Amino acid sequence: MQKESEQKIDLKLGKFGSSMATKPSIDLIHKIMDDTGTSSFERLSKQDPSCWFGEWGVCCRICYMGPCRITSARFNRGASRGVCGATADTIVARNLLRETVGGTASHAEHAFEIAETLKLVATDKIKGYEIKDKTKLLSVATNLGIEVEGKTDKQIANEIADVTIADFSKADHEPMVWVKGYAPSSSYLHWKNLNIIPSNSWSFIMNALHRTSMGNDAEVSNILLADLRMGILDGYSGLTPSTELSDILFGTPEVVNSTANIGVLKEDYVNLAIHGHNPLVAEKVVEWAERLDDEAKKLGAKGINLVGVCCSGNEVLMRHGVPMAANEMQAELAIATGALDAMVVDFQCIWPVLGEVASCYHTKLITTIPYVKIPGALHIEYSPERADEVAEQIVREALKAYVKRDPSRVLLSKQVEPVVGGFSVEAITKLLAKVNSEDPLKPLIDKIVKGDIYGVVGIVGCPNPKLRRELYTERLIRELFKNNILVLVTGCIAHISAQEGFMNPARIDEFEMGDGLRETLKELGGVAGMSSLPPTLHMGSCVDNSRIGVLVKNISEKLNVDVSALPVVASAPELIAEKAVAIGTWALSLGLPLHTAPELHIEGGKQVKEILSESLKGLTGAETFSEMDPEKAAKEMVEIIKEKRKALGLPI
Ligand code: NFS
Ligand code: SF4
Repeated sequence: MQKESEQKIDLKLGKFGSSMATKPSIDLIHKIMDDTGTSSFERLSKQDPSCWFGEWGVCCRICYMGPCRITSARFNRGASRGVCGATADTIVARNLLRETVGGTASHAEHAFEIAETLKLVATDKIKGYEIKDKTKLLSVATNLGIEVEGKTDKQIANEIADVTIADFSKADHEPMVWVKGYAPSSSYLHWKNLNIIPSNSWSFIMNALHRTSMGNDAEVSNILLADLRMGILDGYSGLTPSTELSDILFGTPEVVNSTANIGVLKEDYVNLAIHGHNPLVAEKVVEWAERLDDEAKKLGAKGINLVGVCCSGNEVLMRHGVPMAANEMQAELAIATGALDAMVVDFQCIWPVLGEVASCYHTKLITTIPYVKIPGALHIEYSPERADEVAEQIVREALKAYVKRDPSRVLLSKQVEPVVGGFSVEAITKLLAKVNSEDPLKPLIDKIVKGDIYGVVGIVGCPNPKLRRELYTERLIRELFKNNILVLVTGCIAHISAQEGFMNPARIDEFEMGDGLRETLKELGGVAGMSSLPPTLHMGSCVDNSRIGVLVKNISEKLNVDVSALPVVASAPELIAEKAVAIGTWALSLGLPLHTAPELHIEGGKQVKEILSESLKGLTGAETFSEMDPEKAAKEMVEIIKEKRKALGLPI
C-alpha cells in the first residue's frame, strides 16, 4: 500500500504506490514528461471527464442517423432508444459482440500467420524456420485426429497446417477441428446444446459484424449467444493454435530463470527491445542478436542486450529467458531511459505514441508488419521468406543507433528483479511427475482437495493506467495469496507480477501468504531443485492463456467434472484490450467465473448484465462480475471458490 511521502510525488500523476515495480517507473514518468511533454497518465488526464455513455455501452455509432446515446439507461429520462428504435440492451449487446470480434480477429490472424509459416516450413518453401519440438508436433497431430504412423515430421506438420488453415474457412458446417480437439468435454457439450459450435472462424467473424450492423439482430439473447461463440473462436481459432504451433516451431517452454524490471536495460550494451506479439519476428531477432554480438563489441559495447516488452517479451522469456523489460504501458518509458537503441515491433498493443517518443531520443523504432505502420518509425517489412534478412537488418539498426546514444540523457535504474518463468503445461506436468510419475496431475489435485491450495485464479491481461496508480493487480494478488489461492499469470499481468517480486522464489517468505500455499510452493519447488516455486506461475503471453485452458481441460476431464464445478476463477484486472474481452468471453464459454476491472461496457444494459451475471450460470455454468476494489474482488473470488468447494464436497 502507499506511503504518505510517496503519495505526494506528483499530484498531477496521482497517487503511486511505493512498490519496487512502480519506483523506477515514477522517475521515468517525470523524465518522459520533461523530455517529450507527454505520458500515459498525462494523456489519460486529458480524457477527463470520461464519457459515461461509452463506459456503459449505450452509445451507438454504427449508422449515420446516429450517433445515438441512451440517456434513460442512467437517468430514467431522455432518450430511451436510438433513431432506429434500438434499445439500450440491444446497443450494449451489439457493442459487446463487436468488441469481442476485435479481439478474436486479432488472435485468429496471429494464429493464421503461424499456420501459414508452418505450411511453408513443412513444404520446404522457406529456410529460416524449422520444426523444433517433435513431441509437441505429435501431440498436436493426435489432438487434431491426424494419423502419424509412417509419416515424416514434415508430412505431419503439413497436415497440421492444412487442418488449421482449413478451420478458418471450411464450408462443411461440421465443428472446427481445433474445437473438437482441444475443448474440454463438458464445455463442448454445453455448446452443442446451445448450438454455438463454430464450423470455421472467418464466416462467423463476418457474421458478427454483419448481424451487429444497423437493422439486424436486435434480440439480446441471440446476440449474446453469438458473443459466446466468438469466445469459443477466440480460444480455438486464436489462442490455442497460436500457442501450439509456436511450440512446434520454437519449442515448448521449460522452467527458466531470468530478470525483470526496466533495470534490465544495461548502460554498456547495445539495448534492443522486442515488442508485440507474434514470435515469428521475435525468434529471428533473438537468433540474430546472438550472431551479431561481436559486431557490438567492435563498437565498444559489451554485447547486445536483448529485452522483451509485452507479449513478445513473454514469448521470448518463456523460450529463451530473455529479460522482461516492460509491460505495454511502460514501453514508452523504456524508450525514455535514453538507453534503448532500438525497439522492434510487430502487431497489437503498439501505441502510436511510440513513434513520437522515439523521435525525441536516438532510439530507432522499427515496424515490420505491412498493416501496422507508425509515423516516425522505420519500416522493415517482414515476411517468412525474408525472415533472416529482416532480422539481421533490425539488429544492425540497433548497432547503428547505439553509437548515437547520448549518455547525458540516460536514466537507468539498477533495480532488477530475478524471475522464474516458463510454466507451460508440459513444464508443470514434468515437475509434478517427479512427485508422481504415473499420475502427474494427482499431487496438484490432492493439494486442492485438501485445501492447501484453496483454489486457482488465472490473472490475465493488461496494465490499465486507470488502475495502475492504485496498484490494483498487485493488491489483488497479495490478497489471493493470503487465502491460499494459486495464482497463474500471463500477458502484461506477468510483467506486473515479475516486477513486484511475485515471480522470485527467493522472496516467498516476504509475502503474507496462507500456510498451505506457501508450503505447497516450497515443497514443489524443492522437487524441482529450487528453494520454492515462484509465488505466481508465469504461463506465457496472452495467447498462452490457452495453456491455462489445456490445464483446466485436463483436470476437469480427469475428474470427470464440469469445468464450471472446478474451484477456478478467471480475472482480467486492469482490462484494456478487445483481446482481453475476447479471452474473457472464451473463459465464460468454458464455464469459468470471470472478474473484470474496469467493468465490461455493459452497465447500461440491464438485460445483458442479468444474462451475463446470472442466466449464464444455467447455460455454461459461468458468470461475470466486476469489482473496482481489489481486496473486495479477491474476497468475492474466494467466496465463489468456497461455493464450488462446498458443492464438490471439499473442506471449506
Ligand atoms: Ni494481452 Fe499482450 Fe499486454 Fe493486454 Fe496487450 S500486450 S496480448 S492485450 S496490453 S496483456
Ligand atoms: Fe442510432 Fe440505430 Fe443508427 Fe445505432 S443503428 S446509430 S441506434 S439509428
